[in-house]
Amino acid sequence: MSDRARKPEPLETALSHADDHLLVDHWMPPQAGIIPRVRIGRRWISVLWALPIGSVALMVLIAVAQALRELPQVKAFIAQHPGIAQAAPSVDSGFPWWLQLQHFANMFFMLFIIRAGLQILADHPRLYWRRDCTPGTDWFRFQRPVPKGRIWTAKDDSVTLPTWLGIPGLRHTLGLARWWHFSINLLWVINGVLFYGLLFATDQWRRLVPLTWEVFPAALSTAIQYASLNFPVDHSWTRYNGLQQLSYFVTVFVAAPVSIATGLMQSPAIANSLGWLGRVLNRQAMRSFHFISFAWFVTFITMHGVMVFITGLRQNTNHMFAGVESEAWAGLPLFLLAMGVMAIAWLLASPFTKRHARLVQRTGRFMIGWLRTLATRTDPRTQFDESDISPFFWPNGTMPNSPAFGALASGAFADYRLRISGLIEAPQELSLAFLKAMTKQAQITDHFCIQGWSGVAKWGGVPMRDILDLVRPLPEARYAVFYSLADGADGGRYYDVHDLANMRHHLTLLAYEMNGEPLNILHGAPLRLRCENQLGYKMVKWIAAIEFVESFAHLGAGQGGYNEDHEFYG
Ligand SMILES: Nc1nc2c(c(=O)[nH]1)N[C@H]1C(S)=C(S)[C@@H](COP(=O)(O)O)O[C@H]1N2
Ligand SMILES: [Mo]
Repeated sequence: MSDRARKPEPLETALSHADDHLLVDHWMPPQAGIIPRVRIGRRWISVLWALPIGSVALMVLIAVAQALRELPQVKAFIAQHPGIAQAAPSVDSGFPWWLQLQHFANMFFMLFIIRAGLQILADHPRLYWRRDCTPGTDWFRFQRPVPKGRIWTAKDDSVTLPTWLGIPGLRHTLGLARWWHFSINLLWVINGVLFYGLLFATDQWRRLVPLTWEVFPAALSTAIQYASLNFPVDHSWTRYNGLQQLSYFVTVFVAAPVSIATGLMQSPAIANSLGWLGRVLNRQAMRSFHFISFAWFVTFITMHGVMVFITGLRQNTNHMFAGVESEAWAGLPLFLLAMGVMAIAWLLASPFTKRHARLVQRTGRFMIGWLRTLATRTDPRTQFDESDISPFFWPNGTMPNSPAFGALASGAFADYRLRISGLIEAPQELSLAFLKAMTKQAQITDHFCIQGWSGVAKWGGVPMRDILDLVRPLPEARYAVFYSLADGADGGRYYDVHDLANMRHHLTLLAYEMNGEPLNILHGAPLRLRCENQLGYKMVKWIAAIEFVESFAHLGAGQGGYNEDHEFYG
């Protein structure tokens, strides 16, 4: 190895260390969102309207149901379909211990999943159906309209959630929230798979799976009975009534799988390698469905909780927390204990996450890092047509503001040199003209920002694999470090690390063109990275230098990138 190759990239010293705690007064200043709104046509309606409308609707519903029950036909209908489908098989094993345990685990995991999920949503507090995220095309938001006539980045758009609601509740903390969301998701999925297995290994599935069409009239009958406030007789020990069966079935066998699938489809590595399927099931539609299934869960949990209380608290808690069918008060103390554990976990989650941010990141990486590694083994190949190019592409990140950058930009980057150094045979300093003279590749791809927005653009530039051929990495080179000309939000130079396998993907590009025009400064001129199985933050803009290294532990805070160091991403 030559001495020149061993010399560290000078920008290594421009990297900053980062704290292992989340320092609240160093963090992005808070920004309040607004009451969530839903767009109907051109009007934005506050979800608070659901309260008066819902209350009135509930009263009308009760009055109508009570009136209905006076009718002889309805009486006959209810007599014929008292609530439980006659043909439904019954469960003989009551509520076994594993079911009680899994029910608690599920409830406990859901607490973290929901809160962390909301935190992630608050980083781009808008939902769309179309892939392009053009302002004004959102159908749901808890943020004001996108300001016009100024640069408004996706980070500017993020809002603060209360610490009791989000985890950890500060603005733009989705890095940490994602560790919670994904790690606990893994536990939740394991719990769910065991649950499915045990359901069908025993007779417990009979309570949940409707086997006869009679479930529909039975559900209608139970709905009328509940709504009239004259509840049907409960036989949960052996069989659920039609309404219970349908709602539990949808929750367990529809909402849960939909949540998992729509969650996975938001990953660039997965979606960009699925070809036409990834194109049809676009990321924003997946986000929207993910949110709708979340809304189902919240509605279910609320109704379920209310019903536990009002349809016989003693019996219900005896079933699910003590596994007995008796007059004793066996289940209630255990139920209260479970609620206490939940309350403590609820209170501790945000303060713990702030204090031990790096630990949360490390634990998360340990738990689900393998899944990410697996996902980035995929070959991103989904490409789009010119007609798919988004009319709007959110800008993001911290702009370069140094005089040196200003000087380069005012000279149209004629003096710009891309430095390539480290563990390579042939270090380089390449001008933009040289890069443009190399073989050019164009690709139309979907960009996935970690915050949640996406956008399709056509990128033109030099394939990274040609750069690799030019510089010839040494066998010990494992990673490529991209240094920016711009600093990150918290000071210190922006950088990111990629493994070499990713650099050889045919869609990994040093882009100098966007949508057929020279890349503008907002989007990363003179040069930005495109790496289509990664999230946006890995694609360094305003690239200053590339260094090939064996390990990145000595760079910055050693986490493999600016956002990994400072915002606990991964
Ligand atoms: N130097 C630098 N590069 C950066 C960022 C940044 O803050 N600084 N932000 C990243 C993030 S989070 C995203 S989503 C993309 C955004 O690229 P765009 O502005 O072209 O949309 O750039 C990435 N590259
Ligand atoms: Mo991003």
